Amino acid sequence: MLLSGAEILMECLLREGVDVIFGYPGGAILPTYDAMTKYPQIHHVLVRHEQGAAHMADGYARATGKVGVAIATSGPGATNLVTGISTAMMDSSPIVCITGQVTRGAIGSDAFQETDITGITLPITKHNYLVMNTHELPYIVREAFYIARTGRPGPVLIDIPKDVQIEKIDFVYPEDEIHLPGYRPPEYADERDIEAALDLIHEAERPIILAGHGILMSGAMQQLKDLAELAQIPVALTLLGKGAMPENHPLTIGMMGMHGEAASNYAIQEADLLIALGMRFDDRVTGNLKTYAPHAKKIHVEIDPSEINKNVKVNVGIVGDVRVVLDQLLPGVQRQTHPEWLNRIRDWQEDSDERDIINREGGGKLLSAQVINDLWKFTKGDAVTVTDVGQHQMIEAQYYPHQRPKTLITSGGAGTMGFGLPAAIGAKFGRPDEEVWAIIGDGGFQMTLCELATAKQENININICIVNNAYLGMVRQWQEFFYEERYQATPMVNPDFVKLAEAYGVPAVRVTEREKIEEAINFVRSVDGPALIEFVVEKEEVVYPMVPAGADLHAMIRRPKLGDEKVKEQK
Ligand SMILES: Cc1ncc(C[n+]2csc(CCOP(=O)(O)OP(=O)(O)O)c2C)c(N)n1
Repeated sequence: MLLSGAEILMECLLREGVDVIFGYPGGAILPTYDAMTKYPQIHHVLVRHEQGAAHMADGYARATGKVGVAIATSGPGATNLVTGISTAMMDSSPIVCITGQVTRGAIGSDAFQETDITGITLPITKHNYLVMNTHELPYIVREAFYIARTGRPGPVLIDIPKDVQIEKIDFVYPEDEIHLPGYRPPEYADERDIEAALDLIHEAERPIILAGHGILMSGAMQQLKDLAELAQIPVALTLLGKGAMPENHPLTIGMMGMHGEAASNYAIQEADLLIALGMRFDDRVTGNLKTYAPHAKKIHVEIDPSEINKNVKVNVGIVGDVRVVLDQLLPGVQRQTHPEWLNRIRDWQEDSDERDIINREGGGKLLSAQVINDLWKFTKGDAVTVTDVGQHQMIEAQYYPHQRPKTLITSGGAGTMGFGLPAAIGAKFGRPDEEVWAIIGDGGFQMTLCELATAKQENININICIVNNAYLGMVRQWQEFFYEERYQATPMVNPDFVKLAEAYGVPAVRVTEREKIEEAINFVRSVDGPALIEFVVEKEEVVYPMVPAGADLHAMIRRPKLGDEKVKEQK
């Protein structure tokens, strides 16, 4: 069959099961846009900025476990993808980005809209390609999807010169198995490592499981629960691991790290065994490495061998898919109990004033924790929430417990402001039957708010919740704690978010009192299409607890007792 490179690309996307692509056209990718007209099975979503396309593909991928696809033109179109690609890389999210490139003969001549996007994205992609031979295109597309979704998933970029998109060649889809020299995603663990891990588990008196994103990506939720229940081991979660274990399970002790539960952090510091599953000991999770989990032996199960012994030296490193490894491990695990250890953790949990913020008076002002807690209550804790980055993100993690996997989508490793709105759009495309809430700060919203137009054009049914504290809140918090309250470049003079949404044709409502939260939630839920609530909250809230960057994990700044906390005057 004689097909153009652009048509071959579309044929290959179809065979990969792609049904939606997020993108923005331009000269160097136009042949592919033209070919799209022959492939109505693949829905193209016109974004308003290419960063949005990458985040939408990422949100789609995280919500579905499938590969998300973004497409852009050369030069500025391609470079606008960069933040989204690095966000996906840091959180191991499988996306394929397709960019147009100037014609092969013009490469290297500083042609109009030429940029070396494979050079630029080399360190932030799992792999990338510049297609110089049209005959290689189908192989490259297959490889790209294979690399993106296997092993430790991640972003792959395919840069396609315009004349490759135009050139017609005889197309035969390559059906043979993919063999990539030097790329062999690990699967089964070495039995000796399994034995060594079992010995440590059976010896331990104060074990704790640290469950990360890998549990969700490999689908090891049942295995995790089985291990925890069988050996009565408490489970702490990373931010991206939320949903790996139901948060109402008695053995789930909650998030760890900088804004984690105090009990989880204390437990890590007193444990005699860490069982780290599909997580990477990020500095936001460990605090000071020199004093991290000082009494604990460590088992680390990871699909990416380069993560083992990278930040934390371990006694047993197991390379493999965490679901497969747990299947190997579980038959050997003896039934155990650790009543004293679990009681000690229970004591830490009870000796905490964190949660009562939900019921504290805000001096007439709305508090973010109350907004998120009420959202959890009125959505019965069952929504898919997609956050942006900042205080509201951490408050979501603390006050919206998740019972199901893949119901929290958030930029963890990169901490990319501007992620929330586009990622929520992508997530809703992936899971149209779920109720999707984007939870976003007033700062981050303004980074990608143009995607309101995309949401409107697609009439995508997402609920957007702006937590407006009129500050770059998380940075203000650091300034309050560590820069003697010098609020340099953090107060925000904001637009009228309700009018702004309405200008985009998005129904919106503003809430300033707690009593109005339920009504507002019901209002946006009743809208068929995007709708927005602006919550005007206390300006100078603080997220507790907090481990200062680089401090010991147990050296948390805790919430002051009731009466000691000043609710500050509005400025
Ligand atoms: C693209 C980007 N720029 C800067 C930062 C640094 N940063 C982290 S949190 C934050 C403040 C976020 O403010 P806002 O969106 O209003 O959310 P809040 O913290 O108030 O909930 C900033 C500036 C970032 N994470 N991402």
